[in-house]
Amino acid sequence: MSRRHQFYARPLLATAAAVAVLAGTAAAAPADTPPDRPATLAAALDDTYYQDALGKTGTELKAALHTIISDQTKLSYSQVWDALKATDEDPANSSNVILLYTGRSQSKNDNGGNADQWNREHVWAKSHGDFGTATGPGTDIHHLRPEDVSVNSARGNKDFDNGGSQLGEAPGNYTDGDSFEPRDAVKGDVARMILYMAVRYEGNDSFADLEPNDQVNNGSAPKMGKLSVLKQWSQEDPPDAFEKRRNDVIFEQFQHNRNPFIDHPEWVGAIW
Ligand SMILES: [Ca+2]
Ligand SMILES: [Ca+2]
Repeated sequence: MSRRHQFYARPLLATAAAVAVLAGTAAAAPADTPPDRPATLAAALDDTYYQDALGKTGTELKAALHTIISDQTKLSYSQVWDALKATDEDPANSSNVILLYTGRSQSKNDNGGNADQWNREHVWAKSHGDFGTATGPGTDIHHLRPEDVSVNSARGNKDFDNGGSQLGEAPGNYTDGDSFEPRDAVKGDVARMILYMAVRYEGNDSFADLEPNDQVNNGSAPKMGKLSVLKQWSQEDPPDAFEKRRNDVIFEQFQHNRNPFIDHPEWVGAIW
């Protein structure tokens, strides 16, 4: 088997192992493990998907993760609609999705561009690096989430930071002239999505090298702030069942790559 062939075979093995765990055909999880997350899944991923990243730190870890997560299936922008209906499904109502900032449960079929419908929020604002909605970072569902049309507009392309006035339609979210603060329950989700994008997009394709920095007002630069705040949010809001399930659904059904910071939140501090 050629080296190239080995490279492409590895994620398939990881997928098979994870499928076995999710399907309940792998060894049973220990009794003290929460039912939403068999410990065997994390172990299977470390032995397969993350094999080349384990034990590394800093730029070496970032480079290893970039290689691992860049092996993916890419969606068109129109395919994103159906993907989000699966990844962001309300666990209490399979006809609905949960909107990222508002937290509202809303019919999957109530998507579009009219008032109070939901549309496709780019958590890494697409103007930051000007990648638009061509297949690539603009259609990468690891950072695309359902959101109310006008709340999506209120966030706009602002960087993330604490502070501002509360949004009437999205309690717990705040904004001012140059930044947006999401509600507490998704602060960590936002941070891990931004940092996923920074590792996934390194400028070695036809798109910009996306990187976090510690500023606001980044405009069209391929940067997103503020890094110090995002790191704090990632610690304060660790991955929950909804975020972990979302990562699994993207891996199993759509892109076949993972957000490493949901599986290993400690890698945020190991890189930044
Ligand atoms: Ca969360
Ligand atoms: Ca990057």
